[in-house]
Amino acid sequence: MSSVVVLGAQWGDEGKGKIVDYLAQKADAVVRYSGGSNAGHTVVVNNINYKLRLLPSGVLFNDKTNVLGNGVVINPGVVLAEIAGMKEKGIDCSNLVISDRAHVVLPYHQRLDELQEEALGNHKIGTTKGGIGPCYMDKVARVGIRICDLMEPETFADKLKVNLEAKNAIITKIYGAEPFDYDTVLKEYLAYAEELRPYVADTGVVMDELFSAGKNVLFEGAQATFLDIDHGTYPYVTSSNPTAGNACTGSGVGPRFIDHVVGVVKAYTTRVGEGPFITELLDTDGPGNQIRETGHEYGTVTGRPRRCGWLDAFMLRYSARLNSLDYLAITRLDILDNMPKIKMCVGYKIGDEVLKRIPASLNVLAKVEPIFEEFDGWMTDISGIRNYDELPENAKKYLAKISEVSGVELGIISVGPNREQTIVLK
Ligand code: 2SA
Ligand code: GDP
Ligand code: MG
Repeated sequence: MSSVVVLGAQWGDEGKGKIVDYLAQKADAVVRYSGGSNAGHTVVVNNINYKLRLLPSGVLFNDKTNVLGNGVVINPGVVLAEIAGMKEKGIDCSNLVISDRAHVVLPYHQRLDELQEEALGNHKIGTTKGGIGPCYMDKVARVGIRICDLMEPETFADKLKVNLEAKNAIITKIYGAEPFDYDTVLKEYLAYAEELRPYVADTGVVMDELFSAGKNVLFEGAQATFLDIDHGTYPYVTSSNPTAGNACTGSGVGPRFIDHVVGVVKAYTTRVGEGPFITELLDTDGPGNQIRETGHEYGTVTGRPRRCGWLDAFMLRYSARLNSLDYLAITRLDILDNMPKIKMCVGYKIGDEVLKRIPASLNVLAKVEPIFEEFDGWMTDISGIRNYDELPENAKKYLAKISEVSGVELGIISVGPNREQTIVLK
């Protein structure tokens, strides 16, 4: 298996948690390299639903190293609550390591996220309001507070003072909202610091030790390719790089250590938040609604209804190129079991012009129409199937088309949320 990056090839919630958990059975370590508590990765083991936000999906195995890399932004309260929740379920998180270079999400980040969204009005991004964007803003502006700073009480106290003054000025003068009290935040975070201390390490060194010992390492992507700050549907994106290249930068390893990249693809498309969605179904009693209700397509953390649409296989081609995808893990095929007709977008057009690429300009993208192909559904329950050959012919035709249009081989087909509801082709 060696080292494998598992990432979302669409707009998130493809089932990365499920696929990482499945592949983690043969891995020694699971590494998060981007995003923060905005992620909601669901893993179902023995019919127990685990909703993970910051913890890597490998925590469900007590024997794997779980790394939160330097590219992740850490909300201490969230990660500590997750650890406590896991302990209650008998899951020991002692193999968790948190990068001393990761940035810390503070209460003013969360407040600014809310205030910025409110101020944007109709142009809002539709963020998870977890302070992720403002935290990455501080990182890039070089005023951020890192986990290593939090580990030094005096350094933290100084940096917090400077930051809080600047942020309180924005919060009060620009937004007319209530300021934060320095002593309250300081006390809260110094308490977190002591709880976090046992987990903090130079995770670049941990990665080096894993690779030197020939261990199998899984990189767990969060958010997805089209939410990437560089390659996604900007500005309707997250503030980090979920794409494969950042598995290296966000964890502190060189590109030669990556052996394979797996793109996780939902058998249809969903998106939460605002922004373009070429294959979106806007009906309230048609296939879009059927997908949302059959698939319980609501945000894992926020509970927001997800926008639903047909599979955009043209997007996947782009995703394959950006991430060097070796194979696809198609999830939630079972959600389409009762669809008499299924459509797939195999290309984009504007008027009569067939596009060769996805336009960067949102104005141009707004003129794009999907080129659909229609498939007959299989109208049968596939959730018990464990062997590719036993899938209905219509399901195989649909899957073959995904592979053809994306230009990527199929590796895994998932037919249910449980670990064992998995068909492996490679
Ligand atoms: P943010 O909060 O700054 O990262 O939001 C920016 C955009 O990124 C989208 N985003 C997500 N999209 C899907 N799923 C996400 N995780 C949770 C889940 C979300 C939830 O698994 O369901 O619980 O609602 C996630 N995180 C960020 C977001 O919708 C914005 O479009
Ligand atoms: P992630 O953010 O990519 O990890 O995905 P989420 O956990 O936010 O959403 C995916 C949802 O689909 C979760 O509830 C999973 O348990 C579930 N899931 C994953 N694979 C399958 C599958 O093949 N079939 C069904 N029915 N559910 C699945
Ligand atoms: Mg999710």
